[in-house]
Amino acid sequence: MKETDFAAAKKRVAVLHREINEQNYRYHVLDQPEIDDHAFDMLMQELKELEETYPELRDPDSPTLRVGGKPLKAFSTLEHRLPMLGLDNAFSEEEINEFDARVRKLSGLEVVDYFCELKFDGLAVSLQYEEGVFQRGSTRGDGYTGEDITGNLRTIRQIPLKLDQPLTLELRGEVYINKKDFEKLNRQREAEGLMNFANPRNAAAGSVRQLDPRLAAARPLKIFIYGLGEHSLKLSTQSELLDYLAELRLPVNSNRTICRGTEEVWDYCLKWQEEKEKLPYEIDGVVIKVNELSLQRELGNTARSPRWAIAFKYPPEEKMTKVVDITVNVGRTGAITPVALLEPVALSGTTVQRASLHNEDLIQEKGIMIGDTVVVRKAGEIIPEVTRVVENMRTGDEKLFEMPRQCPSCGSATVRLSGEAALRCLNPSCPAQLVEKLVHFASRRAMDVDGMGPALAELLFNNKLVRDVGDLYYLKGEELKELPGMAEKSAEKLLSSLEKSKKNPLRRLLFGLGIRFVGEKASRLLAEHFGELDQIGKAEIEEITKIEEIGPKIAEAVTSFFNMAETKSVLEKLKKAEVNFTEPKEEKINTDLAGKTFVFSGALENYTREQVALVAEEHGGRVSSSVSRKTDYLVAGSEPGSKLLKAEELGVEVIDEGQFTKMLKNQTREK
Ligand code: 0OW
Repeated sequence: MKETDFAAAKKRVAVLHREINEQNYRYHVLDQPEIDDHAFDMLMQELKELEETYPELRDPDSPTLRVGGKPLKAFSTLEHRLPMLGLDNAFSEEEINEFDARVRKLSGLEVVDYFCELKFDGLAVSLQYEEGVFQRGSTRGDGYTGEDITGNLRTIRQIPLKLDQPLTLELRGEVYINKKDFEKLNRQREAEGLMNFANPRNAAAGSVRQLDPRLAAARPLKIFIYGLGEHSLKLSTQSELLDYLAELRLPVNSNRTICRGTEEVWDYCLKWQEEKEKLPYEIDGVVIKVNELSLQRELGNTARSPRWAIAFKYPPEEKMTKVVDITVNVGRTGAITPVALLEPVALSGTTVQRASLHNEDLIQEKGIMIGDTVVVRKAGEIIPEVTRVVENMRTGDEKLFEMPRQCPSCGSATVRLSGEAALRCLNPSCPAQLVEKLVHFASRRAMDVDGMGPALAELLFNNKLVRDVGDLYYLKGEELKELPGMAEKSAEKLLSSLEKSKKNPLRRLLFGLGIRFVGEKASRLLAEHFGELDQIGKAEIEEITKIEEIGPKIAEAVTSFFNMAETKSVLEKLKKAEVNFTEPKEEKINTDLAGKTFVFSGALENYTREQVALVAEEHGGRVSSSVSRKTDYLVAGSEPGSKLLKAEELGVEVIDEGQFTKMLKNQTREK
């Protein structure tokens, strides 16, 4: 290689780094792109090629290295050198005044300057830079220990991999997803038969905690930087700090301001209560901070939160609208659910036209009638809820709603099983249930058949191509292509995805069959215990109940399911189509959890209850839902309930989420 070529390449790489980072900043932080996507891609392409030709020119902070390495097995943890504290909440002007009074008392000041900014409703993270280079980042976790999510944070284009100054500091910010991107993401998930995220916050948290950075890179994650952890900067106010962060070309929010005294603070809160719907991202309030940094230091922190800051939280938005009608829908398990059809009303950024009324008890309890004016709200979640009837708006024309005596889908008599709130259709051949059964069978956590959402299931069923899940494996390309709206490509995709699904382990097939009360966990336990589907079908109730964590209710549901004629015919079809009926022997990863019984309580930062139970069991642990003498560890999340008291009473060892995660790490592969 000629010296001049290399020298020229080195120079060109430096120019490309600068230019690409500049365009990244303009596009993702300023939202003012200077060049079009194609031109940007060409720059990236040229840099990639130069790095291919001269690997020694590939900097660790090269913009080509944003979507990092291979998926992680689990997250490692990072200690926060300065704890990431939470915020106390104020729900009224009066409580803001009380906060102000405390600050004035402690500081001796007549009037305090506050720094106000929006409270972004996302997931708090910490980013560590050394000599200007982004090194690692983590979630807030329990405030003291977070999860190392460096790989995922690198994929967020607003986060510079290298600062303009060689600074060593720790940034703090909130990762979020814009409302429109959230709606689009949910539509994509719907099409893939995946569960919707309840709100942008959950979507952001779920995305930034993906073990595979490529998945995180595919999610529309954004971030606002709002402060610092450890640093050695000489600044005197919060406002100057944010201006400095903006100079560093970091994504800081422009709706920040200084308010002198609580009058101006309250005006700021009211202003954004009105305007927040127009914001592209969700906020759940306003953050009010003492502006003088010296006074922040003087006031200090409690164990949980600073004395110099408070969050003013907006009440969940409520609106009035009319119940135009009440209809019912029939779920996969035959549950018949009443749904209020509402006059469309804008609520927290979306138009609400339907709200589940859950069951007839709730309708009676709230006294909801067709034609009523009701109050609807979305308390931070996406699911609208009818909170109450506005009685004085009644005209006398309202009509009582009666739950249907016949199933609206198949006409069979509806029944209410003893002890259940739900009204049910028990006809196993009920069309509505069959369609729901197809959707469930094909969903991601079950047989994972791409593209088999409610619309396609309905289409196949209504065109009599499929009566039950067994028929799926006998679909032919030519008959699919005749279906209205079925493109050639999607027919191919469906068939190949069905073919692939035949190889799924038994646990997925079992879950996909949708036996009452048999969710993912019970499916795994049954599949692991029996190893083969026909063995489960032949098992007696006693044998099934012997399995740890499987109770008589599930055992009874399983045996009655396999005794049904429909089941036998479906299994025949599946077997003939060579769908896999066996569960591969899972290699048990031996860790500190081996043979230990865990109970989880309170909200965990990094897992849902279902996920952490799966993880614990995959690592050789046992999970129980109640604390007893047999319990080895209680893992206490935030706001652990009565289980914590019980554990202390019984002398059961209590650990936090960070310690539990550490136990997972101490793995010894089974010989
Ligand atoms: N979510 C936010 C936000 C913010 C920290 C500094 C000291 C304690 C709170 O928009 N704008 N500013 C702060 O300041 N925190 C925020 O969110 C907190 C972080 C942890 C829990 C909340 O999400």
